[in-house]
Amino acid sequence: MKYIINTFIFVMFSFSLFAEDGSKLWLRYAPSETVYDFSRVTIDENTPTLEKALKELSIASQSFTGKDIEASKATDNSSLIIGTVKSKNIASIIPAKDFRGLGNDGYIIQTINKGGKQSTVIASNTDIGVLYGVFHFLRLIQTNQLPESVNIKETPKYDVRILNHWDNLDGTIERGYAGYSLWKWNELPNTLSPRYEGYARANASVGINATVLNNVNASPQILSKEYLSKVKALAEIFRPYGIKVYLAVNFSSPKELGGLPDSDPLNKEVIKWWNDKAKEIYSIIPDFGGFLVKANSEGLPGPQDYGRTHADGANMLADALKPYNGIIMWRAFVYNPSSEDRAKQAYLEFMPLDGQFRDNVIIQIKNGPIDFQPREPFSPLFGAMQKTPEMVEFQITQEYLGFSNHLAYLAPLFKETLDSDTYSNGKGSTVAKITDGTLRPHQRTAIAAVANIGEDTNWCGHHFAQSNWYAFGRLAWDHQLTSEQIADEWIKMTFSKDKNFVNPVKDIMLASREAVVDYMMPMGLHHIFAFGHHYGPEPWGDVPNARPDWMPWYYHNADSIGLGFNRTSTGSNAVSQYFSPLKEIYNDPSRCPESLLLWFHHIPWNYKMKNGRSMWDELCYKYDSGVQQVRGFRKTWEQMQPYIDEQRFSDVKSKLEIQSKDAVWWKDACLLYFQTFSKRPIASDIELPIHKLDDLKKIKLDMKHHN
Ligand code: GCW
Repeated sequence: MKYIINTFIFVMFSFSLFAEDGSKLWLRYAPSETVYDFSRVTIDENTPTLEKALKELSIASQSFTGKDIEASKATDNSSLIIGTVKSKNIASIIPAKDFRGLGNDGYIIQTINKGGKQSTVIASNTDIGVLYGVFHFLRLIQTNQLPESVNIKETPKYDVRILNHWDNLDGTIERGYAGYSLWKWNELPNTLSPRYEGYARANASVGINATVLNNVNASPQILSKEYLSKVKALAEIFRPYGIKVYLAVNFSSPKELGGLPDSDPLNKEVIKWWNDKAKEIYSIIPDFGGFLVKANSEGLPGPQDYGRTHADGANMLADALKPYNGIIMWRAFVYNPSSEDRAKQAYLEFMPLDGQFRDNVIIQIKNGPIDFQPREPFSPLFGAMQKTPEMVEFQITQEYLGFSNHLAYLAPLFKETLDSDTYSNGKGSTVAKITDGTLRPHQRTAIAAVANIGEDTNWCGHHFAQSNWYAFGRLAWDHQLTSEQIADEWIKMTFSKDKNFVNPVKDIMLASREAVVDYMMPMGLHHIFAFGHHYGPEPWGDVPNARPDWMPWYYHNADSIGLGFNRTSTGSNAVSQYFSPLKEIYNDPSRCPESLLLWFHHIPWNYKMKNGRSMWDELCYKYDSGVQQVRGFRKTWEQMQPYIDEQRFSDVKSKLEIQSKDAVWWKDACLLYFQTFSKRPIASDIELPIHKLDDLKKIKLDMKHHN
């Protein structure tokens, strides 16, 4: 019997050592031969957040070396001293002036020598800052970046670093590809899944400090007493991790939930309803963050239903939250089926309102003017609204980039937008500098992204999709980090530090987004995916009686002459919404970046590209290059087997097989379809299509969605 038990324990032990299902994300704290000993911790304060910091150190220390930490109040003999500006120990080591400029979230990590003994200090103005410092310290250890002597001072670039969950109250997730929602609304507030804390911890580890729990296509029910008590339960779990809860609200809530005759923002009863609701929310959740609003967009209600403006609507809500320091994130994602180019509409609607918003309103703008395509130019609204705080909304969930089947590392996409120069305040007015307060100080700066998290064991569906959650957090903290640095950190913590693994995998990640652009929508093509679910190609798409601005032909404009959307001064003139010299650059096909050529121009099939090829040939080569790159990723991945666990190796392997097939599908569909207009042969030295256009047109995936 004893023997059997021992064997059983042994099997369990080895299973837990070697089975890797991705549930630990980048917080695996893999055992390591060379680990800085931080087991003797000094701490003379006690808050729930500092307890989490200690817990994290304990988990990490045990995992690295098998040894738990010992915490004590005295500094003697300690290897790590942590605390806030209020701590006596910290005050005796770090002068008060060093805390200036750290804000709420910043931290110091410093090596000190006391009586010939070296220790590390992690200090901050607040306990949350200490927690961030601890996570950073552990990151440095795990990525072999902790030098003999450290002296680090970090502060985040944005105040609010927020995830937007498009989670519905019935447990489904709009555009979610990692299973059902993490939030078990029907179990809350009584049953609390352990994943709630896991979620908060993972976010805190990358500096994310806010979350919108529910879909922007919001149900009024979220503001009911019943749901607010569920929200409160989540907020309490998140609080020690520094995460504030926000809610997406339906503009018609006073009518739908409150039973008022309308939801007109100038109606006194409506104003009172929102004021009362704000009071109720803050009495339950005192640190509630605020509201996110999608109004008069894709059929949702809004102030325009009553002849009012976005400013009227946003200000009414802003006034309701103002006494409690809450903010309104008002989305600029608006467009209607009209004769005006969709790419221009948000700008046309919001520019006249510049200067009319309350100071606790931030306009939340998607990175591009259309909708999270694999590549878009930045939205011309960035920088244009000179008197209104603006924030970027990215999409981490891969609605248009192959769901959770395709490996697409998105840091390069995020950075492309953040680093784009808008020229709004002269050269160097990047989207990052406009939104982070550098060029325009705002009361509060923010950055958002639509989450890719669900209840799948590995949280994100694809193991590599975790890197996009990670990258968003890291860039929201510091948008000057490079995509490469972030990938490097993530790979080392998530998989392995072996350079034979790190380097090739990093190459895959860094090339992956451009590969997706190449096999889906190269050269500025956009919105040519399948109707409804948005998975796979459908450049021919034409649904009878559907809105033209949801149809691929509206965007690609293929005809016998050429391809692309003429947004120049001879076309929709969307270029005019950009500052000089960008508008002139985009207006001129010879100066427009070729990566955006078909976004701004209708280009003849025989147009000569910079490399001498015709536009048609270049299109063929681009699609082919996308396919070849994914084939390369597969080959490289095959070599990675010795370095990581079997489960994650084979999970990624099978996803790459799907991606590789999908890439061919995209290439064949787009080239064969566009060929019906170009009437030119497919470039002879690329892989020829293996499908027939008619067969591809018959593919109908069984996935439901509204547009
Ligand atoms: O990208 C589109 C999506 C919709 C989404 C909308 C939005 C939440 O297809 O599913 O709705 O954008 O951002 O509001």
